[in-house]
Amino acid sequence: SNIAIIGVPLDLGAGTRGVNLGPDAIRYAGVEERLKNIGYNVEDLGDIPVNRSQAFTEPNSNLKNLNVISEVNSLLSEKVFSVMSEGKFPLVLGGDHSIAIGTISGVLKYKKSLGVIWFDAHGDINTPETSPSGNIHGMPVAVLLGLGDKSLTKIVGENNFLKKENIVYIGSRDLDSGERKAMKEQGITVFTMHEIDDMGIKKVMEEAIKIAGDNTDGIHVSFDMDALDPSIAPGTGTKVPGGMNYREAHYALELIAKSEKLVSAEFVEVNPLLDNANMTGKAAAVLVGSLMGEWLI
Ligand code: DIR
Ligand code: MN
Ligand code: MN
Ligand code: MN
Repeated sequence: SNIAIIGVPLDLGAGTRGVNLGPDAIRYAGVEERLKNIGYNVEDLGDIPVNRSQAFTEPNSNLKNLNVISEVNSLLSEKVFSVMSEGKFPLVLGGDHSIAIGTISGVLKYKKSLGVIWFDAHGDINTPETSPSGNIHGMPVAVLLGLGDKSLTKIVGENNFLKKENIVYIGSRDLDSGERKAMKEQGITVFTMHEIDDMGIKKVMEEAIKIAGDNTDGIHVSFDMDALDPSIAPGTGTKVPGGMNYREAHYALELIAKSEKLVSAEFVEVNPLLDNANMTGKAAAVLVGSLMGEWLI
């Protein structure tokens, strides 16, 4: 089967510069060859254009660089939809996590009922009202649920929002107070690092796959590299100690592969400027392998 790689060199949603170099960092780590080695047809569609120099923040707005971020996500949404319409699997390489608005809204145009497994140290469910930073990479889940600025929610579309009962978080350990409140109010399932310690990653993933996979048309994986412990993924902008270890992350993705429900994926927040010899880009490339079934013989 066919995989289409889409790069999104966007860092305007993050507070630290350099995550725009992430797509090439993952490419140079050999992601395409890895997938070809296990029998996929892979085409790299290149990057979504980002007009970085035109980025603008309205005075008194808590949405930094909103104009360019909206534009990039609109283009990405169309691209993901067209890739899926051609029967291909979209593999999106970020870029900051605001690109999940484009990726997931594109998938939602094709698969009306979608489960999402969100690997992240963070909740990314802030709104302009609750965000402590104004950085849009902390807001994509809210936007996908229909909350937040109109110029972002309109990319998803009025009748197309993600359902709160189909989202699962894994690896959370740095949630803002407004985010905790939103998660509680919406009743979203959150497997923090505590649950991984407590239940073990196998049990956590079995429950997560049930929530995201039962009663949906497929599962999307949104993988923020800061879900991993900073010792194995130092090249990311908002590191939080105490993250998932190497085998937990691989095994988690292998179990999603085994479920045969995966329809799309994105790997985000690789910042080679903060990295040690592209360790984080390489981690992303090998995690893609696990998610796509590399461990099967
Ligand atoms: C923080 C950081 N919650 C914010 N979010 C990050 O700015 O909204 N998400 N880093 O990945
Ligand atoms: Mn190529
Ligand atoms: Mn994130
Ligand atoms: Mn994060």
